Amino acid sequence: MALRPSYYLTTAITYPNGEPHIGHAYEYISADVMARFKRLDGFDVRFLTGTDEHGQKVQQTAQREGLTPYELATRNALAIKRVDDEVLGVSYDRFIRTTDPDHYLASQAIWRRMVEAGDIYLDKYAGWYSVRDERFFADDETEVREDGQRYAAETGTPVTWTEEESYFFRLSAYQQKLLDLYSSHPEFAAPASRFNEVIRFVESGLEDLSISRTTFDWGVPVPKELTSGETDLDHVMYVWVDALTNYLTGVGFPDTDSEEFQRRWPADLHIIGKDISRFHCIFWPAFLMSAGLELPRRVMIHGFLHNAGEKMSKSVGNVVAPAAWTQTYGLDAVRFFLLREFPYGQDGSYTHDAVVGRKNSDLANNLGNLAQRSLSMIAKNCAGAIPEPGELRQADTEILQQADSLLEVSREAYQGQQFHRALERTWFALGEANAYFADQAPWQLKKTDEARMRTVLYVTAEVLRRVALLIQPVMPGSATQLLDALGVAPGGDAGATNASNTGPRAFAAFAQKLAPGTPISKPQPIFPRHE
Ligand code: ME8
Repeated sequence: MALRPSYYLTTAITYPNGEPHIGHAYEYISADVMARFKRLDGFDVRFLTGTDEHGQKVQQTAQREGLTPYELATRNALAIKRVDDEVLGVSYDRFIRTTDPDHYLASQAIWRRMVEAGDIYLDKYAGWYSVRDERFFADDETEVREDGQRYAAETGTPVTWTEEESYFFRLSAYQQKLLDLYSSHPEFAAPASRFNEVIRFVESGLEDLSISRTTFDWGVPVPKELTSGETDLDHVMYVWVDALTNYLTGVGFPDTDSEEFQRRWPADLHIIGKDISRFHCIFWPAFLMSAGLELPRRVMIHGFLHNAGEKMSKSVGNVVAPAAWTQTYGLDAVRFFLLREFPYGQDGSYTHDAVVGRKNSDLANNLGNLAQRSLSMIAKNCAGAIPEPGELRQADTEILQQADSLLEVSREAYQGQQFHRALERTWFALGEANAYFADQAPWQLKKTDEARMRTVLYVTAEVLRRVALLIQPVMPGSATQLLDALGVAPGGDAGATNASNTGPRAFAAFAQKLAPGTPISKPQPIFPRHE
């Protein structure tokens, strides 16, 4: 059997200096939806997520809490993993921690390659550093505010003056190579507005980057044998050097000859938030070019999630824990809301009313009611089995074609991570299906033309089957329930029944049809209203 094509995607790795909030959940869920879509569409997916445990930020939080950095990181990494596993249903393949032993080896190996390329040299760093952003700032990127403190102008975080011996990466040597990458691969990063910001930044000139620290020690050590004796100090890697390298560790680097690495690298997709686009679109490809490794195919930059238009912050007290939401609205409604409400790539905002609105109108009314009404009629009037359709009329073929086109529409939308577009088009088709059901009025046909009633119910069930297949990545639980109710067997063999069989159905099933005579299960409300 031919090997299924590989698809390797990643999320950013979270700093484990606190509990994850709904903004982090937004990223995990969107990556999960992408991973599930690709799996159902026949790809052999590898999905990496995890925690970014080194650096001053984690070290300082640990100090405040009276823990070692590793103790703090472990406690919070487990909390994040629990949210993935138990709250959000994230189907990752590996939860990487940058304190994992294989990650130290990978980080030291990429460092060695950059040394061998002649891109690393020793100097002294003098400038501003924001611990909260784990990022260096030039003088003109900072400002003194009313309180007399100095802040990074772009991110608004406090900066402190830092002067220390440091290794530098010759980022300046990569300006033209990066610009060439951007022009030859316009799909390298998206959305265009954020990609353009990156391009303009690179065009304005790049300075070499400080990539090691000597004034604290919570990081991956730079091996002494790679420092050719010119320093007596102990250097640890700048946290972003090791953090970005996690994407390589996750597929077996430094063993570049391994089957895993050969098959998986380069990554197909890095999903990240808008605050870290420079690290992923500038530093990361430059490191990889220096190390002689292939570049990721795409960086998708999502926007930020705000609470009723306001930035979430601990001091404002408007930070939402993922579990609070899933308990209130249900996991699938939360997943649906986050991907449907605003375009992926743009900032978005949530309010209780907005989530309830989506849940009640899109899920309970448009999808839930149609499923409930048609399945109840089939249960009652067709002996509880998918009816035999008669000859199809124009209205029937039109709605079936609409539903049919959704697979290609969704594929194209997912290719560019335009999740909202796939859902928008699916719900447009559902709107048409509701209109069809109302126009055809099978409850009246029951009295006048039972054969026609059976055709209408068959067509409606068939539209629902296609919709249910395609919404599995977004709402795995409810979509499975709906497919179970329709008697669609796992693995895509629509028609065969086995009540105990339940689970994901591959998109290969799209081309099939419901088999008349297949028993349906007793209709249960799958998309309840929010009361
Ligand atoms: O940046 N809405 O970690 P992090 C949407 N360790 N996304 C948000 C968000 C919000 N309100 N707040 C944060 C780091 N994010 C680094 C990454 S990758 C090699 C290293 C996103 O814990 C943020 O943009 O600060 C990032 O993609 C992810 O959550 C982790 O953020």
